[in-house]
Amino acid sequence: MARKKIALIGAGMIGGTLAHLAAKKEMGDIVLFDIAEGMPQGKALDLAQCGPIEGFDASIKGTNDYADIAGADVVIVTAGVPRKPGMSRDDLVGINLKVMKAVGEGIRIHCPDAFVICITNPLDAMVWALREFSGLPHNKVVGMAGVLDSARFATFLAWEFGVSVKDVNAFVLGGHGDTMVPVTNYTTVSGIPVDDLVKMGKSSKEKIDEIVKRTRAGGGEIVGLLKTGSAYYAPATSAIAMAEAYLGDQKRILPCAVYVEGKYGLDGLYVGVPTVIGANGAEEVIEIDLEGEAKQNFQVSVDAVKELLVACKQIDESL
Ligand code: TXD
Repeated sequence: MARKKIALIGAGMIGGTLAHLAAKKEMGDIVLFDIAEGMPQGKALDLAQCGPIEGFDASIKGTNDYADIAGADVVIVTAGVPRKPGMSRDDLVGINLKVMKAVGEGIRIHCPDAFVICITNPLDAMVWALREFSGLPHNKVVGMAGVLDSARFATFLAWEFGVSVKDVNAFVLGGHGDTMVPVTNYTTVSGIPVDDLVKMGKSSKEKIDEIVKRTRAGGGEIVGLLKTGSAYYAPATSAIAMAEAYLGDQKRILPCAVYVEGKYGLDGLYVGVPTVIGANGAEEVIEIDLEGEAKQNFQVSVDAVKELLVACKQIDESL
């Protein structure tokens, strides 16, 4: 069987980490694309030289030419400009929309059968734009945010309860941004809902509220500390999990930014919901019952995504 081909568009901090992880896991041959000349080639050479030490077989090619992504099975897009301290994800919209146009066209021409995972911020708007510009079916273009946001939530909860992160199954819905919705009654530690653990006295409502707040601001906390960019290890790890679910037809239920039509009262919007990922890409959106605060928060999140899309569509007309 021929090796799979993974194209990484954007060879920056996340792109380089993605290449390293994909090579270590021998997911396939890797093409690292960037507009910066020399940089993807340099990173590819450096990474290839990990091969003899790690013992992986993967070709890693750095390029500035879209023709090299031809026939890719998976494309992971991080191209664009990351947040600087004090900048919101939405400030990035104008710059990154233009980038999505170029990337979308590259995918449409060279690998229209690929499964595309968008990471570039502002995520829910950029995944919409990438789908528009690439012309791929909606089930083949998804956004990575929920896996990362859930991992952040799970990390903080594991610290709070003093348990292994392996036993925490965290659930986050909505847009990627300050309006994301960590849902505590669907978040469990070995099957026990967090709300029940609070009732048992293992934590307090105040502490869980603090953790929800910290999760929502999880990206900004790291931007503030790094000062020169945004998080990259956990974002890359999250996208790799999504790519593996697709390549291995794993039917994992992962929170992804997917096109939701007819569920959650939506009539066609990219937003973060639990999604079955398998060989057909985003195969099914799982609709859960939202009540009370979670329902209201989800609506706020949906409205924020819609607002961002209006801005995007206005800019798009002038591109
Ligand atoms: O949860 C999530 N979705 C995210 C998103 C979590 C963390 C970071 N998130 C966003 O990912 C972040 O706000 C950025 O929009 C992307 C990429 O973050 P990264 O940290 O990898 O940014 P870098 O290091 O600046 O890399 C971006 C690369 C850089 O090398 C540029 O030269 C390149 O993108 N770039 C392009 N490549 C190809 N084509 C075009 N047009 C282009 N423009 C810039």
